[in-house]
Amino acid sequence: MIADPPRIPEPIRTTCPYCGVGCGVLATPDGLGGIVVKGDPDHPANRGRLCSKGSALGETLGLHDRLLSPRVHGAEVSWDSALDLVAGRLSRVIAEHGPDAVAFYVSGQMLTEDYYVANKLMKGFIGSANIDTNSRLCMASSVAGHRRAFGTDTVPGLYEDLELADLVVLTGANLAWCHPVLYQRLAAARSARPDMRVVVIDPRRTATCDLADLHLPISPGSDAALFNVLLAAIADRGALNTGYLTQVNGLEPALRAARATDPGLTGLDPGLIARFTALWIGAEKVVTVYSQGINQSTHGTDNVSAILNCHLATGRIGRPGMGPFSVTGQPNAMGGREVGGLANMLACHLELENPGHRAAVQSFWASPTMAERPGLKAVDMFRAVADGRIKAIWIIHTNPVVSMPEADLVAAALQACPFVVVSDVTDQTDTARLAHVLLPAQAWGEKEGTASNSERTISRQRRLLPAPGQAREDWRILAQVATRMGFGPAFAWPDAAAIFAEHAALSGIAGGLGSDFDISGLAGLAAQDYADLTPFTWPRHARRSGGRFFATGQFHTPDGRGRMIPVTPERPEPRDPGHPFRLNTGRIRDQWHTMTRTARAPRLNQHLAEPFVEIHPADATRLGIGADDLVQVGNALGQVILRAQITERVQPGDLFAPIHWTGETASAARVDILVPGAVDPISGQPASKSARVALARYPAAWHGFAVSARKPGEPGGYWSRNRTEAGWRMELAGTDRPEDWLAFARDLFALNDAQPSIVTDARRGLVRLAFHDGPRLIAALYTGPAPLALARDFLAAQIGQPAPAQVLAGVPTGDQPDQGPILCACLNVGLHRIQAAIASGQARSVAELGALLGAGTNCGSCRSDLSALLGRHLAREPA
Ligand SMILES: Nc1nc2c(c(=O)[nH]1)N[C@H]1C(S)=C(S)[C@@H](COP(=O)(O)OP(=O)(O)OC[C@H]3O[C@@H](n4cnc5c(=O)[nH]c(N)nc54)[C@H](O)[C@@H]3O)O[C@H]1N2
Ligand SMILES: Nc1nc2c(c(=O)[nH]1)N[C@H]1C(S)=C(S)[C@@H](COP(=O)(O)OP(=O)(O)OC[C@H]3O[C@@H](n4cnc5c(=O)[nH]c(N)nc54)[C@H](O)[C@@H]3O)O[C@H]1N2
Ligand code: SF4
Ligand SMILES: [Mo]
Repeated sequence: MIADPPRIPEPIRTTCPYCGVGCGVLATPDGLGGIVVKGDPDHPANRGRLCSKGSALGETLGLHDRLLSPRVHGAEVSWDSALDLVAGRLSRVIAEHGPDAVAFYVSGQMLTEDYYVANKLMKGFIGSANIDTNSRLCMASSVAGHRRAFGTDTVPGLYEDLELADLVVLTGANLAWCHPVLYQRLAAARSARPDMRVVVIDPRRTATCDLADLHLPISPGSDAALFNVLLAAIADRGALNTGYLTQVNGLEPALRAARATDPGLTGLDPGLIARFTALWIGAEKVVTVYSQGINQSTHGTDNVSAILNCHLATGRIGRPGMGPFSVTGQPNAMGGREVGGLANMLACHLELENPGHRAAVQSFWASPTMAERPGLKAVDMFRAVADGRIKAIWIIHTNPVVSMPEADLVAAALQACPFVVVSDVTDQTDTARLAHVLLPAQAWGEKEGTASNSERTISRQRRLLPAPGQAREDWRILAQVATRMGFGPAFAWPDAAAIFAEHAALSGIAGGLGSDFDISGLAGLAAQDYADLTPFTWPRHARRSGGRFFATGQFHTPDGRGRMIPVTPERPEPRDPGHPFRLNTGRIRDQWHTMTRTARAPRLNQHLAEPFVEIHPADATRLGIGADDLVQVGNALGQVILRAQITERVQPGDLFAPIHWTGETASAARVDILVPGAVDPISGQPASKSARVALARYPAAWHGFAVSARKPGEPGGYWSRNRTEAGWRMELAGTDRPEDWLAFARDLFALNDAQPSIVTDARRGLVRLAFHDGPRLIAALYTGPAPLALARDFLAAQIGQPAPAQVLAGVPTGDQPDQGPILCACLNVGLHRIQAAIASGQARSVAELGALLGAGTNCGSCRSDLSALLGRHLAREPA
């Protein structure tokens, strides 16, 4: 008898849940509860490519740390009692204090269907607009800038414009790390067309600069001045597009403001500015890409307007290879804007303050009470929680105790709030810890829905695995609360498909009112068609499908014309001698925000394992800060402790720290506790990139490193910890040296009576302890008076192994070479192997390194690091 051949499961097409590039993913269930992930070759965003985070999706799906049942004050309860409690409390607060006493704080990572339901409930049924989203911290200035210029929040271009352009300008955007697949598309286009030019504008020298012909290390906050100088030069060189300008109002005042701008504000060498303006004016096909370096500012909206002005003045918009391009951060930042996620918008790009728009939505929803005034924007919302105006808040799919400015004040506000509900996939977050009610949400891969990427392409996320425990879809939880509040008929969808169809139908009404967002071509979509939906770019209705906007004008303003806006750049604040440094903040390649998902994949923890701050060598020398020292960064709002990275990537007086570390992953590394709540007056977006801080060396009396099979505890002093393949690793330090290292270690590892092997070197002040279970290593602690030089990856890999005696030496034996820090996270290739291959002459190019070691051949995110290593080696070689 011949056995049936094993069934090969079909891959399921879905979409990556991380950045706004919105890559298509082919996920194949492995039959063991996991999935195997590949890039979808048919998805228009990525055509098969994935970055390191997308490639590691399969490793993030384990159920450790998952929230699997509803909880009230920490105790498990049934869904019925949790939902009754939430609906009852919200209704009571509304009855006693009015609808504005409740608030929802939601996220650009929710699926469109979830987001639509949250908005419908708050704006159309509770009758308040106190719903805002973390997109306020992210895209609000772009939204406001688009609406000022175009009348609607429209991203005019497509990704292929970056490939078709002759010049791509990237400002305030570290594309190599934050939109890696779009960066790869750009890099590929540039190597195919060597005439193409790339300019990067960033106060920091980022990984993206590796692709740049020109890097402008601009003074922080001065982009509006630079683009004003460009606008004046466009006019002076006769590059205004007078034909197109018949479609645009406001040239004269914008030009006057531009001519009045002092180029010195940019801090740039005049020669560099001249090269930039010459390149920009000389290339008709120019795309200006921008992101958080532009948006996150007290004048973010003006920054955006200054960029849009240059494209409007030259008519370089909406045609192949041309246009301003605001890249969205979160996977569904664009979708959130479509459903009206911001406190001043309605669904389908309609405006809350426009009575005609309001009436149309109200009649479509058959809603009893529509919000009439914009609600509180994120920073004001948490202030209203703090001062008691808001008495109940529901936080969904975001972690504001880490990501909001004034993060400690946000924590205090939630602590003081009478009723806090959090929907999350884990209870291990700084925000979830402050919830009265915790609701378990289904995660990526467990639910159905859609998301819209930076180029307006709507793609399906599909269920790959059964939902674990009692987790439910975010939209369903919202609808079940709405039903219990008495709004049942309006929230009675059987599935996500029905919500999508309703949203599409409403977009047709919006289209009739002049909205750009019209997908009414899908209004009657049946469940099966939704199941089969392939990626498409909006708009999609009877008259139009996909494509670019504004090539021939036709703006969504009352007179149909675009608007240039006069921008008067802010003068920089004088330096504050008590807080002489400017703290710039942002992202690293392999982590996603507050790390609740990416840090579950050990290989993503290897690229940059510890919270750090970049410091210019001149500042470090002046303050006596050495390589690998710990430093304190602080101001009146608080203080964090980070590892010094001394580098010329930052300018003197500037610091850069990543935003990813939380109270879960480090003792004191939530950088947003230092960011004041100063916002752009138009968009309400906080200035997250320019906190004023002081810097000093952390006076550590001892340093430590630990590896452990189980999650180590949280001792006093400094620590940061992350997951490894075999367990955990941890960095430690403190100002007071513990008297009794054995007691300290037992406490740290919760190994009360265990007897370790101990090595001490009294002369050098070193103490090392290793705990075994039988022959296997279960924990080890290394301590000394200075930062420790150890083979960290080697030690982390010894957990669970019959560890060699050398484990206490902290270095590997001959047959277990130490890889060094991992550069290529996808193929797990470490620095030492790469250096050896280069030094031996076996690899003389990035391609040869790939052929030899595999490094850089999957997602490509590390290729810039590889070429830097090669460059350094070749520079040393005799000619
Ligand atoms: N790996 C990874 N990728 C991500 C994310 C992630 O968490 N991890 N998050 C996603 C999200 S939500 C977002 S919003 C995007 C953000 O994507 P980006 O905006 O590209 O990322 P950031 O690192 O926040 O900031 C970009 C750059 O702005 C620079 N900058 C600071 N001040 C100024 C200034 O005054 N002028 C100029 N020109 N530049 C300045 C910073 O030095 C930094 O290099 O990334 C998305 N992609
Ligand atoms: N200083 C500084 N601060 C910043 C920024 C900066 O550049 N500098 N950037 C800002 C920007 S642009 C952004 S976008 C924000 C991001 O900041 P946040 O949105 O706060 O960060 P995340 O870690 O993405 O939070 C998402 C939360 O949702 C949970 N989650 C995951 N999947 C699901 C799900 O399916 N359902 C539900 N209900 N929950 C889920 C995760 O576990 C996590 O707790 O940070 C902002 N803060
Ligand atoms: S670039 Fe990376 S993180 Fe962004 S969507 Fe694509 S695979 Fe996901
Ligand atoms: Mo973002």
